[in-house]
Amino acid sequence: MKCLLLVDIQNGFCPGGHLAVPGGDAVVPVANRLMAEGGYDLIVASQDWHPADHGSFASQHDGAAPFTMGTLNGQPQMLWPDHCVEGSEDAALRPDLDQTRIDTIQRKGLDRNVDSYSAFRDNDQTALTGLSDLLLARGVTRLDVCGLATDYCVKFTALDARAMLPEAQIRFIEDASRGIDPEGVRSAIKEMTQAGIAVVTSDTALSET
Ligand code: VGL
Ligand code: ZN
Repeated sequence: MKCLLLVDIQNGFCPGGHLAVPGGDAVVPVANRLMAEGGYDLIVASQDWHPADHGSFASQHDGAAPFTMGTLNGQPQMLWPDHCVEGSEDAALRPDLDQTRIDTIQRKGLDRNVDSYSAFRDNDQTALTGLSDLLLARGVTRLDVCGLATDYCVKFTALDARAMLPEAQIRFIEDASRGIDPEGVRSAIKEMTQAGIAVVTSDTALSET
């Protein structure tokens, strides 16, 4: 039972978005090809979905600049530009992503007091989104993870998948993903590899369906 998990392929993380990832829009055609040709039994898309006063936004911290460290609920927190506010154009999935093939959308980041990079649980690792229950119930044997951004939401999603789905093979599809910071991408790939996640290209993923 094979599942594709598309992480945060939203306007906000593509050029023109409020937290644009360099080349973020380039993942869309690769994701579309994976969906069309990958033979997946289940396709899930995660969606960063924040209230307008989310505590990860620099705008909620007096005098703080985006891309600096602050705290949220006593924990270190990267402060971001306002992004992916619930119901906004910025939060919408990219219009060129073939949404007709998506079975389930998993929203995350709804609680203003904690960020949620992972599609599986909040950053403080308490509240679950419910996605692990879905994937366990469906008996997923292989999960392919890709999207935006490699060094944040994709990495934490893939690492949680590795931890929460012990029976499944987890693969990170590199050319269907883009990151915020090149150094962060390098260390994310190293962390994922060390955790036992396979790093593959979409060509390889499609040839090993
Ligand atoms: C993300 C920072 C803040 C992501 C989401 O999707 O990688 N990064 N919110
Ligand atoms: Zn966010």
